[in-house]
Amino acid sequence: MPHSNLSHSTLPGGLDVITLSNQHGQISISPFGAHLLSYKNAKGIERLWVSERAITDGSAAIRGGVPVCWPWFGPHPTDSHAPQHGWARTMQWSLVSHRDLPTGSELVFIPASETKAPLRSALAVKLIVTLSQQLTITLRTTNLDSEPAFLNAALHTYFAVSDVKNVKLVGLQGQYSDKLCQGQLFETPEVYQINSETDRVHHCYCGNVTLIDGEQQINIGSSGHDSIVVWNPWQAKSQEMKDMTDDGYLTMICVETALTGDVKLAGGASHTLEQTIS
Ligand code: TA6
Repeated sequence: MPHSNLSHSTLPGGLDVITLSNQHGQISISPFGAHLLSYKNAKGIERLWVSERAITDGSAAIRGGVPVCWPWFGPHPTDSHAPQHGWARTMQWSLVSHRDLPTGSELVFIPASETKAPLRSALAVKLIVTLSQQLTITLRTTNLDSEPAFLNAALHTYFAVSDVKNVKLVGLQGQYSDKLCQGQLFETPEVYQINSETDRVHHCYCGNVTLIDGEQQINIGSSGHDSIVVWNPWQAKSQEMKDMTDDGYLTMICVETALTGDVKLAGGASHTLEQTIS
């Protein structure tokens, strides 16, 4: 049985970080947002990107890693005062389980008891992170009410790349909504490269996307999703964002396993959204 150990540290802004190490690598997660900040594989290669200017005092979502967007994605459908991408990524979570399994190690987070669920409190949520030969991030939602509820979500993963201009994505297909063109539909390009601001919701159940970054290849698996979101703010947006350096866009790309089609969750039903990285 593999053995893992946990260590604790603090970010510059004061947020706690839990680090798990085993023979497959190392992950670091802040209970603030149950936010994965680092995933180093068995070769010690860091797969996630975090902004040098990330805000780490709990006053805003951490820029980078894997923000948990839940129980909605983007702006709230009706409440303009509600936070972008839901409240999961800016609420406190608690680590409730650490297990070593035959194939790897598992951490389970649930919203901290003191977390007020201002919206959609009928929905219970847990985040399970498993470090084996791959990293598996599982977001499980349960509708505790007898009435149906609608759910959108995303595992908004920021991948670290050497130079986004040299990155290729393989495995996306079908149409995407371009958020920079009022959601107009376009066909996914055969050769998928990033050379300007990119904000696309791919309406595909693509289960495997490969991110090619020079010699590096990252395999991104998805399940329980109805879309894959690809985002890079490019230069102008990076310069506007206070938690990004001006050239921060060059070494990151978001490939997000997402639910953006208003999934209707029957009373008592559960839904699992999962991304794997290897
Ligand atoms: O996933 C793409 C996106 O919805 C973009 O539209 C952009 O807003 C990005 O998320 C980052 O959002 P954030 O609220 O973290 O700044």
